[in-house]
Amino acid sequence: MRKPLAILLLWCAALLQGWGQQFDIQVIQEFNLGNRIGKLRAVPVACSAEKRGILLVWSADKEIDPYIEMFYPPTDRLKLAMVDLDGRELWRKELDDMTLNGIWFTPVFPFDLDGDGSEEIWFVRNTDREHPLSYHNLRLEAMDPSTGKTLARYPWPHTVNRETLSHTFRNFILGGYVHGEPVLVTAQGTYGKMGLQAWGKGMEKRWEKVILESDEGSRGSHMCPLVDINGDGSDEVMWGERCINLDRGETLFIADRLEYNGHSDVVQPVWDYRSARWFLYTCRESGEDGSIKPRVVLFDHRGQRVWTDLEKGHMDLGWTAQVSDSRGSVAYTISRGGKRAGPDGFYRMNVVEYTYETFTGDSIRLPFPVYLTVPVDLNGDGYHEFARAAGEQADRMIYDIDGNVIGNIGEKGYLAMASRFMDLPGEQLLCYYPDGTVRVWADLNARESRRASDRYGHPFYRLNQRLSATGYNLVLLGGL
Ligand SMILES: [Ca+2]
Ligand SMILES: [Ca+2]
Ligand SMILES: [Ca+2]
Repeated sequence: MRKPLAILLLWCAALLQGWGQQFDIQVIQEFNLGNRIGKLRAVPVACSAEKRGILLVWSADKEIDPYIEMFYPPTDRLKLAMVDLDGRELWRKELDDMTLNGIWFTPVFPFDLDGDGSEEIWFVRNTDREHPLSYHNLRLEAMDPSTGKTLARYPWPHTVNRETLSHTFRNFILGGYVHGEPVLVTAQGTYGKMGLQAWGKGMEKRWEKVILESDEGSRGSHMCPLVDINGDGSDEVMWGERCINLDRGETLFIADRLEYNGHSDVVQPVWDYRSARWFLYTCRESGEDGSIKPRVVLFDHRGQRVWTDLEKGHMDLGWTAQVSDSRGSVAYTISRGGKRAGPDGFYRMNVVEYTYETFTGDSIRLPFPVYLTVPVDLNGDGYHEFARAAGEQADRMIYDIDGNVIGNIGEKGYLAMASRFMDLPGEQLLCYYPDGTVRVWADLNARESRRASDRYGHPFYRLNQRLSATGYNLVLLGGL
């Protein structure tokens, strides 16, 4: 081929692939909450059919974990505030009771159960003013997103009784749709006995389910993805490796039903654009000494194994991310040694990273450190970049898939949300800093591709975007 023609063709190919589109990742909004922040969670909320906001939940304490070697007494009250998309505070509420700043004690979830166009704020509240570990005073509370006023309180189901602290305080709130009808789900437990209850429009109980410790099949995960896995218009929740339909609580399948009864730290639905099917990427904690194998599995949408890897290791974190049309999706997990958590945050020791082509299981090398990254499509091309800001040991850099540093959220920055929550092309990052500052970062050069706008419009997107303040679900959107 003659040289000028070859250069022209390369240039056209580069344009088509979006090469040359420079990232310009800047703070587009900043405000200070006027309090120290240990841990902050954030989730986008439809305050009404027209008005959207962002709910912030925080205190001066770092995440309070129920495991007795990680639990510590709170030093500050939990606060909730709604800000609009211009960063103006609409209301704030400081709780006067012992509701703890911990994702397992106090899941928070916006959901329009009554169908009036406004997403109530659902959360687990400990109404006891003296006992941080009261079990009998836990309530499910619904709050008005426009005012912060309590709308209703219900008893919180007591599935787990007389168990360890770590087993007792594992609470989830989630929700999805059955042919357009909203279904709210409350759930308890992760490692042993577990319970799920589904609620319809007027809080009438739609179904409930108890999974006994002796029942075969997997335990729960720290993630609770919602996905219509069989495309029939009725959502499923992945409860660990159990696929449960929201209509009647029917279990569609339990992946590795007879081989695995443990807890999986990662359960990630991942969409294969080529076969137009869902897959499930799972990374396992129980049996880390090799007593339960394998440690990493990709299942198809019926729960059948596609590939497996590793015989040993406590697999602790992971995601999948869509990286290009030709490559499809990549996956990562880590194994770890020890872990400590307390008033200084979370630290993992002896972290080893594993990376794969998602659909083949081929081992690959990614040219950036993946531990503590969250996939995010900042430039709006429909493919993920990676914000390495989800914890104390993160370097706060933002990487592209080629390993280039394209941004930096700054010292002591922590990521609370990575999705499209502003009226702007591409996805944004919401980050917080110990001095009370909240910053929204975005790519000023972002342009929205067709693939990206289809992604934001996909039901999976909003279903799982709502989960950023319940469970460890911050990475779930990387599946699409
Ligand atoms: Ca409502
Ligand atoms: Ca379904
Ligand atoms: Ca991108």
